[in-house]
Amino acid sequence: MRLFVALSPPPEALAEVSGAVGRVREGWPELRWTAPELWHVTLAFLGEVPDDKLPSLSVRLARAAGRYPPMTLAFAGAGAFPSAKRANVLWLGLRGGEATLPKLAASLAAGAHRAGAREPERRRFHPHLTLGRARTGLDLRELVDSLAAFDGTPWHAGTVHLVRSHLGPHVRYEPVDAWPLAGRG
Ligand code: 2AM
Repeated sequence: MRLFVALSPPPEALAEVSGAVGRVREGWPELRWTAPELWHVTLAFLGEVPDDKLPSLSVRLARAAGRYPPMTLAFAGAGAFPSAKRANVLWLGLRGGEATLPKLAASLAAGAHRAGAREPERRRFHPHLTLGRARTGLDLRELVDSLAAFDGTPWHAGTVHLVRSHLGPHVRYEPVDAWPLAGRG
């Protein structure tokens, strides 16, 4: 099954983002906007994992989550991958958790790999919320600029979720398991 590990921001935080995005969305029909009910912050993308690895995967992910403390995060700033001038992904950034999030993400990916998932990605972890995607690189400089001042209300991140993604015409995410961030920091 195709799996990823993510934070699920609370509905209030997502509603705030939705309000900000709603105001600019109409101007950019070339962008495939992600549905707010699918919004999440990916910590580790695991790709296809054989079903029989799930029990040991759960043990490893629970252990990794348990080593890091809960965090206060806020959506803030915007950007695009690989660049605003030729964007494939439009995102909102996060404020908070700078000391913890990259280590948590690396531990989850390493634990998953030990349980039989793919090698951890080598590129630098950049926490974000994907707002839209474009196959052809779009010039989104103006849009990124208009979202750059976004600075949302802080929210509590205390749980790590394992999610299964069902691809197809209607992408669906199915919660598989969840573990508390239980470290002392
Ligand atoms: P994204 O947030 O930047 O789009 C489920 O597909 C989640 O896993 C998405 O949020 C996606 O990141 C993330 N992800 C990371 N690497 C991926 C990859 N190689 N293929 C698909 N999704 C990936």
